[in-house]
Amino acid sequence: MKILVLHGPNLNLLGKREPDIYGKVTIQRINRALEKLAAENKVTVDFFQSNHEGEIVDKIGRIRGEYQAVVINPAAYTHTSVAIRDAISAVGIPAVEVHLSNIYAREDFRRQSLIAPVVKGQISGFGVQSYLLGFLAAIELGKKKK
Ligand code: CA2
Repeated sequence: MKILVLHGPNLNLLGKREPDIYGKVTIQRINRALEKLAAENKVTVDFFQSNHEGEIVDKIGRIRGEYQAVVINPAAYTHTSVAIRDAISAVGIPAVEVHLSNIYAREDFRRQSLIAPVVKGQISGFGVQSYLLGFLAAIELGKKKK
C-alpha cells in the first residue's frame, strides 16, 4: 500500500519561524516520524510539499492508481481553495485532513475548512500527532480500498 502525505503552503517554514504557534518541529522531522510509522505498518509513504495551489491540484490529479490514501494538511488553502477541494473530490482516493493547530480555536477565518466536506475525516490540534493519527486512519482507509 502506498500513502501520499501532502503538505500545503509555508509548512516548509515549520520550526524556523513563529515557533510560538506551530512549535519547533520541522517538516523534515514530521516526515521522518511518518516514515518510521509507515515502516512499522509495512506501507510505503511519499511526501509532497508546495506553496502553489495549482501544483497541489496537479499533484492530486496525478495520483489515481498509484496511492490508496492521502493525508493532507492544506495549510492556508484549507480556508480558501475550491480548486483543491474539487481535486480531492474528483480523484476518488480517500483523504484525511490534518492540522497541527486546532483551527476551531483560532481566528474566525480559520474556523471554516472548504476541504472538510470532501475528506473522510479531519484531525486538528494535536501537533505532530495530528499527522501520525491521520496516517493511521489513512492506512485503514487504504486497506478498505484494496
Ligand atoms: O494548523 C495547521 O496545520 C494549519 O494548517 C497551518 C497553516 C494555517 O494557515 C492553517 O490555518 C492551520 C499554516 C502553515 C504555515 O506554517 C507556518 C510555519 C512557520 C511560520 C509561518 C507559517
